[in-house]
Amino acid sequence: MKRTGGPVAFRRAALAGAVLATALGGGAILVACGAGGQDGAADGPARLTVADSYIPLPPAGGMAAGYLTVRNDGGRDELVGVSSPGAGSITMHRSTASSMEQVARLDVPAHGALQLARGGNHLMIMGWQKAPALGDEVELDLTFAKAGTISVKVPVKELTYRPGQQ
Ligand SMILES: [Cu+2]
Repeated sequence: MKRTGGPVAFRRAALAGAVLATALGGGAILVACGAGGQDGAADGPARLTVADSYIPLPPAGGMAAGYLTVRNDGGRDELVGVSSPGAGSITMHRSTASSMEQVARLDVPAHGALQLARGGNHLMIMGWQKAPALGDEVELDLTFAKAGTISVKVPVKELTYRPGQQ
């Protein structure tokens, strides 16, 4: 049984879940999403590359957002964790129409891309070892369910920065 129309189903589940769940109730949503993905022996190993990563300079070393694109030339995978030697806490957030919620995994579709971008899914980075400055590069260690951990150096950019292509 193949999972078709995955992203739509995923979003619907998330919205339904958001009505029922508090911010801390994200786990219930994730159980549903995870269950939907168990049938995917179909498409072989993920082949991932990370592009367009940046962190807008946070005020006074405070909470920062992180954005990047994970391209996938292979089978479906999931981003299941992000950490950094330079920050104590990095969480993954999904934005809905009116708010955002923390999630434990984000889908990386087969032959597609996971986009973390302004107004959508993003990382939230807290607990800096030292306040980041413009031009710094922050190591992020992205852990995927199938592909393992990929480390990237993410530049700190001005608050108004946007990547060239969109
Ligand atoms: Cu957030």
